[in-house]
Amino acid sequence: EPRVGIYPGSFDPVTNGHLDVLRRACRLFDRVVVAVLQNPAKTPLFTREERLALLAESTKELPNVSVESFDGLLVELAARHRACAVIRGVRAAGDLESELRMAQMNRRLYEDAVTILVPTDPAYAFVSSTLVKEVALFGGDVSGLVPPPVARALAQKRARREG
Ligand code: COD
Repeated sequence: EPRVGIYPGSFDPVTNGHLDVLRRACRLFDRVVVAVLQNPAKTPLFTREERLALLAESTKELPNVSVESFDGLLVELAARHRACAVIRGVRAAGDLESELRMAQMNRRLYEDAVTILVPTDPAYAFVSSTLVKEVALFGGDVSGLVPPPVARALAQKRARREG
């Protein structure tokens, strides 16, 4: 049976930090499914379709990665894919608290859900989708922190807002 990993998130938008974790996780699995949460609590800047397209473009050189969106419980998606692991990135100690709670809740909901926490590249430890959006929408330079298609999409969002 192929070993499938699920990499869930809001990815609003995907950053180079997310991609670093994904690249490293790819080598551990036959297939990695990037799972984009359809309805995050906060209203996303990028629509589901935009987030999916940006992820697809940013991961096209990774042969064993697919991208899809999901709604509802992550463990249900994991069960549907017969996944052996959920992958999450940890930037700093602060991330651990909520990641552990989520991992333990997911384990309670679905015994087979083993969460793998991947320490992120320290070069991207300060990068979050939230900060990247804020800086980009005020005209700051985010190149090097996000893949080029995301930098372009952020510039377009800014232009439309300033419109
Ligand atoms: N470098 C490396 N990794 C990073 C960086 C960075 N700079 N920034 C973020 N990451 C990591 C995060 O730690 C995370 O592992 C991953 O990238 C995705 O991050 P986000 O911010 O896009 O995703 P989140 O945290 O909003 O995702 C939350 C989920 C969608 C996983 C969660 O809400 C969920 O599972 N929802 C479905 C409903 C459910 O099952 N709820 C019960 C959960 S116990």
